[in-house]
Parts: sequence; structure tokens; C-alpha cells
Amino acid sequence: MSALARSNRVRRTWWTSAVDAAGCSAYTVYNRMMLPAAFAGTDVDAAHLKRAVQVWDVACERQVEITGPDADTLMQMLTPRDLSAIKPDQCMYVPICNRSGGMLNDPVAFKPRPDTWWVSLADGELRLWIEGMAEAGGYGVTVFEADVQPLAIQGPKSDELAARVFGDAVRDLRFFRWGRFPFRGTEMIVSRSGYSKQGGFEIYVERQELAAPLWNALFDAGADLDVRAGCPNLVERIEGGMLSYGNDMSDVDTPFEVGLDKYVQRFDCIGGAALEAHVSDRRLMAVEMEGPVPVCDRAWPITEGDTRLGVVTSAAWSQEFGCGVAIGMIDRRWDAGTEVVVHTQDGPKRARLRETFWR
Ligand code: THG
Repeated sequence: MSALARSNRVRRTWWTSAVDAAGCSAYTVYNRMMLPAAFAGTDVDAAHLKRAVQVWDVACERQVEITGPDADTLMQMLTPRDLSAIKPDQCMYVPICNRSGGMLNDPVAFKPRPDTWWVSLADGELRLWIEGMAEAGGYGVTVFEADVQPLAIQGPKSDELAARVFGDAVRDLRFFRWGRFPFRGTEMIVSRSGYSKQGGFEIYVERQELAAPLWNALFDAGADLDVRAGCPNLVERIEGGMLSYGNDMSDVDTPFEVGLDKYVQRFDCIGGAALEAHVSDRRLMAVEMEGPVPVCDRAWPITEGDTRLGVVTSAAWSQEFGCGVAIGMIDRRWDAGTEVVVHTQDGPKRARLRETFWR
């Protein structure tokens, strides 16, 4: 396999040198930025993530800052999720839809200050959409990409590691809550969140000069916890049913089709009328496959007999569960338990539709 060509256009993060030095073996590009994709290999990385603790350079989760007196009003126009009862220390997973109800992004959002939102983007062009909507609607806001780079701590030993660096109070953070915790005479925003089901935190680093000290502090404090550099893990995230924008959904899919129906709570937003009228005939499901599972770099058709009933959008081999784990977009007429065939670039694989993901 050939290497990723680097250039100025593919932005480095504050930790790219450290990530290279830690043995990153593959990168992908996310929001025009370097995102580590593997270290020792997806399987070894997954097993380590499930037993120890990892530090992830997720600076590519860019923060779009919306600030000004109309920030709340604009933010509520952008999502069908009801934001009115958000607590000051709460993070929210918010589907963002276009006028047809199609998914434009699935960010995490929170308010670091009153009148200010940070929208923590998945891969896409959402900043331009938000800037355009703010401009067209005459909202009293400023919209820009903030100079913030998140670093994640993920894995079962995350609490221990975070407590050693930020103090024991960080253990009391609840899921999807954030707080400010001391580091080197300043404070950092830390939330209990992250793109794995192993538990952990995300640190929103706001100053480049603190990036290397934080990285080093985590590795110094966690040596006996077997802390390693890691990254969002393909196998673990599919086992847990965590969706990847651009892979498992795009702007042709509505929140109802990608399992985010519970976040469609109001229709007085962009795309609301389309969502209210929408009748969907397909949905994302878990798909269990026989191996070996090749790299899923294209949609794989799923058939039952002569009928095509959907596509697999992400897949990997799970050592833990001893099967191929996959996410598919499936016609609603087919139920869990159906035996199907998945047509990969390496040939057909037997598979079965499942109601639930693996964790
Ligand atoms: N953290 C932050 N920003 C992000 C991501 C993140 N931006 C990009 C990408 N990840 C956005 N996508 C997701 C997808 C899933 C979740 C978070 C962001 C997630 N899901 C929880 C789950 O599936 O268990 C449920 C969350 C909820 O129900 O509220 O955490 O990871 N900062």
C-alpha cells in the first residue's frame, strides 16, 4: 500500500511530531488535517485500548466557534435537537441537517462561555454552512474556526491517568459533561467524552505552548499504566456502533435513517419541514460477516438471492467477537436475523443482519 503524501494543504497538528515519534504507521485526512489511523496495527491497537489507556491526537475535531448575542438562536436553527435545556457544563451530540433533512455533520457541541458555542466537527464542510446561514439570516454572531485542538484520553485506565494530571476532581465528571481543570498554572477544558466505548476524556487545548507539556505529562504520569499513543479505532468503533460521517452517512441520509431519531426533537429548524414529512424506507443496522474482511474503501452491495437490499458502509475483523463487524444501510423490509451476502472487492462473504451492535 502506498503512503499518504504530506503537504502544507494537509494541516499538521500540535502533536504530529510526537505522534510520528510514537510510531504512527498510518494517517488519514480529516477536516484537511492529519488524523492518526494506526500504530501497531488495528487489532493490537484495539486490544490495548480495551485494557489500558491511550492518548489520541484528535486535533482534526475542529471547533467552529459561534459567538455573539444570537448564538443560541442560530445554533437552534441548525439542529433538530432541542438545546433549550442544556446545562452550562453539558456537551450535546447534535445532528445538523440541510433543507432536505439530510445529514451535514454529527458534531458534539457545548458552550464554553455564555453566548458562545463550540461545534466539534466531524469531517466535512460545516463551517462554511454555518457562516453562510449566519450571514444570510442576519444573525448577530461571528463564526470562525477556533485555535483549539482536542486531545483525547481513552480506555479503562483513563480516570486514573486523568486524575494524576488534572487532580482527583476529574473523576467526578459525568458522561458528556465538561469542566475546567488545573494544568501548569492555567486551566483546561476537559469533558468526559470521546470516540470509543472504553470511557475517557477529551481535553480542548487552547494554547500551542501547552500542547507538548500536556502530551509529555500524560506519558510521564501513565508509564506504569502502559499508556500509549493511539487513535480512533476502526474495529472498536464499529463494535460499539459509533457512526462515522462520510462513511456511514452523508447528506442523502436523514437522522431517522442513521439511528439518530431520538435527537429529532423539534421541527422549527433548517430541514425541519422535510424531517416532519419524511418517511424513511431504510436504516443503519449492524451486520455480522464471515472473514477475512478486506478494507472497506467503497460501499459493498448486500443481496439476498437476486434482491439488493442495501450496502455495507464500514467493516473490520473483530478479534474479540471472532467475526467480521460491519455497519450497513438496509431496506426496512429486511429484519435482523436475515442471512445475506456482502459483495466485497475480494469476493462475496456470507453475513447476517443484527438488531444491535456488539457493545
Ligand atoms: N468528540 C468530539 N468531537 C467529535 C467527535 C468526538 N467530532 C467528530 C466526531 N467525533 C463526531 N461524531 C460522534 C459520534 C459519536 C459520538 C460523538 C461524536 C458519541 N456517541 C455516543 C455513543 O454512541 O455512545 C452517544 C452520545 C450521546 O448519545 O449523546 O459520543 O468523539 N469532541
